[in-house]
Amino acid sequence: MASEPVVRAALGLGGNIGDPVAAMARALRALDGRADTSVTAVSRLYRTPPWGKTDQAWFFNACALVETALQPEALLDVGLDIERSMKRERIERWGPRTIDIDVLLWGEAAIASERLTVPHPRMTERAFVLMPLADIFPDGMVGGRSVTDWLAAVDKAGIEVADADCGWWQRA
Ligand code: A4P
Ligand code: MG
Repeated sequence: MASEPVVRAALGLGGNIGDPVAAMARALRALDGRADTSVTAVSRLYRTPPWGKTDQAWFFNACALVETALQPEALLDVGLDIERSMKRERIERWGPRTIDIDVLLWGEAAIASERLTVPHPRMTERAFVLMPLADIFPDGMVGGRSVTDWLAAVDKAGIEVADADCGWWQRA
């Protein structure tokens, strides 16, 4: 690990075309394999009805905590590189994707740059983010409320646990 200070960040992963579980697992292993980043916790794996644009396939979703020496925009870029390497096609907003990696939290930082907004602006409305995040970071604070509190306020209808073993990403 480099001598940069290490920060805990939370990532949201999801996908609904191809083999999203394999893509998410590969992404997490790629992150964990970096000298500057380790994956310290991974949620259960969820199957979730599409949010936003609802006429598309169900998603798989999960969240992870990492300890990283990367600055927030560098962490975003690593995620985007991984997405690109898995040939995600950016066709329409909220549309189908092989894998999407969102930077949910980076320490306790509030960031609003041209390329990056942290906490992720829509995370507190989305059960497909809050449910997996509550597995690994229930006391995490987002905008003055805990992940558990935000989760209690959203519609969780339809969301299912697809794999209750948090080691899914080391096997898939
Ligand atoms: N960007 C800014 N802030 C961030 C951040 N905190 N994390 C910028 C990641 N990216 C961030 O990203 C477009 C650009 O946003 C990035 O290049 C980065 O510079 P994107 O992922 O292509 O964004 P988008 O899809 O147009 O919109 P959005 O709202 O980010 O989409 P999401 O959040 O990625 O949601 N339903 C279910 N059940 N499960 C899902 O996973 N996902 C989506 C897409 C819609 N419905 C879903 C799911
Ligand atoms: Mg996104």
